[in-house]
Amino acid sequence: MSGTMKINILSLILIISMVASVACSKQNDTSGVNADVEAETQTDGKAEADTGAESGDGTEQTGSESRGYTVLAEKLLIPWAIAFDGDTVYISERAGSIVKIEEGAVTRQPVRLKKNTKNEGEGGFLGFVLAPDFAKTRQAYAYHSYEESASILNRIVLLEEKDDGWEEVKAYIENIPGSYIHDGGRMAIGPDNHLYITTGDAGIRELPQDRNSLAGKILRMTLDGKIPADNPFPNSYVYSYGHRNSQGIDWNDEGIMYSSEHGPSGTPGGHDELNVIEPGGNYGWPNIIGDEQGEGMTTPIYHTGDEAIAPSGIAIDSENRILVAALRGQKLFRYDPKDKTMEALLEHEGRLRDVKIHNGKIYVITNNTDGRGNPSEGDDRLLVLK
Ligand SMILES: [Ca+2]
Repeated sequence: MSGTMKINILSLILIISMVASVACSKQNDTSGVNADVEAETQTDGKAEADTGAESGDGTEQTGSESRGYTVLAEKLLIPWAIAFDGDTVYISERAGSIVKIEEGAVTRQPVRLKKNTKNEGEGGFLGFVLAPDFAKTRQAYAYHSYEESASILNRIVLLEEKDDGWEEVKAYIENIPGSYIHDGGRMAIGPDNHLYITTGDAGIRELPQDRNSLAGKILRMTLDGKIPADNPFPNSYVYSYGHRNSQGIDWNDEGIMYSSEHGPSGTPGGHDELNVIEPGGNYGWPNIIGDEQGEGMTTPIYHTGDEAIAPSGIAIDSENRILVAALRGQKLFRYDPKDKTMEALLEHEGRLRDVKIHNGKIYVITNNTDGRGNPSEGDDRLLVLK
């Protein structure tokens, strides 16, 4: 028996009817109360206890309403990143597996790493992106937390898909500071064919402003793991700094790079950000938040004020609008930089972790099994918007 396991063969695409009533809201609106966080306490940098604030609201999640999406896969376990190879979809899961969805068949693939994934708090097997030459090499990049000498750290590895799962080929970067909270973890390949990786501040406020630390940064490396000669700081993977915890990056069709970022919890809280990322830029954490100014520091193009949405994955559409998957906000938002408007495209599905646009369609994964949500029977699910 191979190491892979057929977990589910979905009755292909479950078309959700557009007729049913909208009476049953999947989750109560929790905005403004009960701080559920991808966050730290701002004052002491210690992990904030999971209050379970979004669980136990008692609202039944039927999932059968007219939501305007189809379900491509369900019963995913804390899914984190979506990747595509043609029509085949791969999804990383935080405990350390990859789910492959191919012609309606959903297979959970084990990942054999040289250091075990530490799946705790906000850490685990997070970022995942296929190599541009995946069709030939079957290789991919991943970012995962691990434990060494009683410390939680993160590493960036090259993987290869085999018949019975994935295997680590090599590690590119290790010892990225990690923690129960703020592990960053989003990876994307830019229009320059380089690999970009977000890291969190690991709950240590001093690290984002320290350019010698890999924490609280966006890193940039070549596809073979080297420091690009044109990186902004000599001999450094650091591309931008002063980040608290970014979990989303993408580029528009003019090559402008955007990121999402979690603002502080505590008082003041909220102030989740969208930023335009420039090489060498300092995005201010922990010195400034919101519209505050700091010498040599860049303010966000958008922030949420006192409200927290906990933005994770982002994707930019053909009209250069930014789609934002929100955890605490429990919506798929769309921000238009032209007229500076933010609107909700999808709601009532609980926490959302990642969004991708592929062949003109919007794919989004829920994240109600991550310990901070209220999973319904099919959760977590991969949804394709109509
Ligand atoms: Ca900032």
